[in-house]
Amino acid sequence: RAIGFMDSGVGGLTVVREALRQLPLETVYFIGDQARLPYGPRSSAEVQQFSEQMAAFLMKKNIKMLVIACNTATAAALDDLKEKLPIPVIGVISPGSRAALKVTKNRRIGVIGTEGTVKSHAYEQAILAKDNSVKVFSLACPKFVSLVESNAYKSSVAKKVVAETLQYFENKNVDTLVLGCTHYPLLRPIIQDVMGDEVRLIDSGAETIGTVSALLDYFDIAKDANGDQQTNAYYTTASPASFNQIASQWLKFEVQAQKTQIKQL
Ligand code: DGN
Repeated sequence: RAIGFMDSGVGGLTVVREALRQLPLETVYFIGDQARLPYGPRSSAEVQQFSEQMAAFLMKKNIKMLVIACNTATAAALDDLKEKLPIPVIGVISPGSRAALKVTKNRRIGVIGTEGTVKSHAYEQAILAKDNSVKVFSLACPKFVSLVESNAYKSSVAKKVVAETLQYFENKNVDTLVLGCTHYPLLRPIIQDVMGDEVRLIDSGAETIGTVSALLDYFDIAKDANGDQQTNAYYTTASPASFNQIASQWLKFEVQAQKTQIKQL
C-alpha cells in the first residue's frame, strides 16, 4: 500500500522528494489541487473542506498513511483528519517546529508561510508549547507561492520579491528561519542568500519524513513496501502540463501526472 501526500499544488513535491530519498522502497501517491490554488488566502473552513476531499480521493486508493504536505492545510485540517481517518495522519508543522527548536542557539526563530498558516498561529503555538522562552517572528509571504507555481522561482523577479519581503527580518536577529510552506524550498537558494549564511533554514517538509519513517516502523506498516517506483502516481486537479514541467525539474525524473476532479467525489 502507498503513502498518500496532498498539497494545494507542486509545493508538496518538496516533501515527496524527501520521501523518495529517505524511503525509496515506499510507494507514493501525490495529489496537488492546482485548480483551487492558492490555499493561503482562503478561510480555514474552506481549506478544511478541500483537504477532506483530497483525503477522500487518496483513501479510495487504499493508502496506509496520509501526509498533509501543506502547512496551510495542516493548520486548518490536521485535527479533523486525524479524528476522521482510520490511518495515521501526519502534518508538517510539528516536525518543522521541533527541528527549529533543535537548531536555534539564540532562541529567536523566524517563520515564513502563507497568510492562512501565519493567521492560524500554528507554528507559534507548536514552538511555544515545547519551549516558551523562545521568541517567534512570523511573516506571511503571499507572493511566494505564485513564483513557484509559475515556474519563476529562479528568476530575477523572484530575487527582488524575496529580498523585499524578507526585509522584515532585518532587525529581528533570528538565527533560524522555518520555511513554513512546502512551496518555499524551491526558493531556498534565494532565501538563503537574502537571509545570509549564518541563518539556518528549516525545511519542515523534509523534517516530516523523519516522523513518517518512525511511524511506519512503530505501526509496523513499512513491511508492505515493494520498492517499485513504477507504481508511484501523481495527480493534479488542473491541466498536468505545468505540473509535469516543475515536477520533472524538481524531482529530476520525468513525471507524468494524471488529471483528476476531486470535487465530484
Ligand atoms: N504549499 C502550501 C503550504 O505549505 O502552505 C500552500 C500553498 C498555497 O496554496 N498557498
